[in-house]
Amino acid sequence: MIFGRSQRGKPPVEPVTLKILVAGGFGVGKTTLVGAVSEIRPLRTEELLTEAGRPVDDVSGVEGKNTTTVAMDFGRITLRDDLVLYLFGTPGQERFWFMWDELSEGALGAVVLADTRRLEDCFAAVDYFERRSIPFVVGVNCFEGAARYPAETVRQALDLDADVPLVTCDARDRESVKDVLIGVVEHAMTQAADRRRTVTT
Ligand SMILES: Nc1nc2c(ncn2[C@@H]2O[C@H](COP(=O)(O)OP(=O)(O)OP(=O)(O)O)[C@@H](O)[C@H]2O)c(=O)[nH]1
Ligand SMILES: [Mg+2]
Repeated sequence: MIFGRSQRGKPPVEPVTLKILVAGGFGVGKTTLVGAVSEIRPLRTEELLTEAGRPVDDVSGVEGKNTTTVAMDFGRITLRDDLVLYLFGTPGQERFWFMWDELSEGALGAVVLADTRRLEDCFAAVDYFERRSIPFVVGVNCFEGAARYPAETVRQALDLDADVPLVTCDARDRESVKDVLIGVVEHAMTQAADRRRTVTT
């Protein structure tokens, strides 16, 4: 485990700040995830879903949903005294995907949130990060009423590479989300170390 408590008496250090993206399809819980874990009041860019948008905004599975992210969510979490994560939640709907290139600039890694009732909605996010070699972890957000599948089944359905971590989570739960974010940092570090090894051998 790379995250221990800092020792008393040590001089304060400037924290390392890392940028993490939170991506995935429409309504999978990205805004909820950033809000659950952020220690600052998260910046949100929510707009009401309208009657006019009904043909394109598919709310099946999240019928209670009446707003959607149109630009981004922004939050911050201090994982350790010397390690701060800035979280950028992406908009889920395809018509706002032009934002993704801007948001992914300088990102260490990403969480792709998935809802097993609509797995296909996160294919595009998985593709996006694979193509750009941005390390990502898949977080299966467990909505009530959604069938639970073995991790291996979800992994196969998403056609994930063997080294991509897949974890179940609850986007509303701070500790659960924290574990996912630690997973992203650890995975990104492992990938970076592997890459260095390949370059030097
Ligand atoms: N039961 C349950 N509901 C959740 C969970 N995560 C999110 N929700 C609900 O699902 C709905 C969608 O959540 P959002 O966080 O707005 O989803 P989003 O991915 O940001 O949506 P877009 O920005 O529109 O793509 C909200 O009504 C949340 O309250 C979860 O883990 N369990
Ligand atoms: Mg959102």
